[in-house]
Amino acid sequence: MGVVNVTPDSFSDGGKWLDAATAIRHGIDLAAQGADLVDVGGESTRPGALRIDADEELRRVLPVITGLVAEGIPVSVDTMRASTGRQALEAGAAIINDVSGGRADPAMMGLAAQTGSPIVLMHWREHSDVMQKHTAYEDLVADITSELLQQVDAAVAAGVDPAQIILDPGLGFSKTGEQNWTVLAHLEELVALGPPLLVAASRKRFLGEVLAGPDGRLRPTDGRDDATAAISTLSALAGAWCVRVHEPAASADAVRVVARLAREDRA
Ligand code: PMM
Repeated sequence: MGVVNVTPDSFSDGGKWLDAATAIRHGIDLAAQGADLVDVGGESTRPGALRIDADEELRRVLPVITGLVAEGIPVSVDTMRASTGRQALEAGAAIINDVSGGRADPAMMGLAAQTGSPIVLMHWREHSDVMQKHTAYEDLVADITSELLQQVDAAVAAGVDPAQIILDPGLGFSKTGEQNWTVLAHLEELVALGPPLLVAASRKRFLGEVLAGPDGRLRPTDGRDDATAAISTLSALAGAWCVRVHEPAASADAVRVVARLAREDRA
């Protein structure tokens, strides 16, 4: 999954694809690099971000989704709002990617149920302005698992077909850098829950920390793509279904390598 953030303020690529034509060209480029899916979002969820209104979100994402769909590119819409999700699906989006996992908008589960759309349910506790105040866990992986399963139960109770649910541990969302590594060390347990697993580590701060220079300065976001590809390899080896990345070329190669290796008999 390649990322197109149609936002002025995303931490990784904010402002680069704010104009619809540029964003569409970028999405086409991501598909050419090997992305099977392009994720289009209009609302930044970086730590501390404030929400934008629904009209502005729609104004940003809809022309881009329409343009990419016209090119025959499969698109997911990265939104926490059912109203945006509905219009995106009507414009041809194939998947709802809700970072709140249905917790931000009570109408989201109903939309997925009614339309039959696949939906990504990400582990999420609170909106971005306060999410880093909610990083207390008794047992990190057990708590993430049970909170994700609550989201699955809510979706199924609303009529969502369990076969359309995709899970995501939500790296960086109500998680410290250390906690992200613990999650990555336990991906196989999350894969074993059953639904397809999406992993989105791309360019996140915890990669900047592990790649920090001798002076302690974080590696800048545009220097984190090789580490992102390494995480894609680890995710694929753990059995993840999808990785969400800003530069798909290396990750697309990585997952092909892992897929080839998986065909070998290791006995
Ligand atoms: N992270 C971001 C945005 N959307 N979607 C899913 N499913 N999982 C994530 O972890 C996720 C997401 C924030 O990163 P960005 O600003 O680079 O897009």
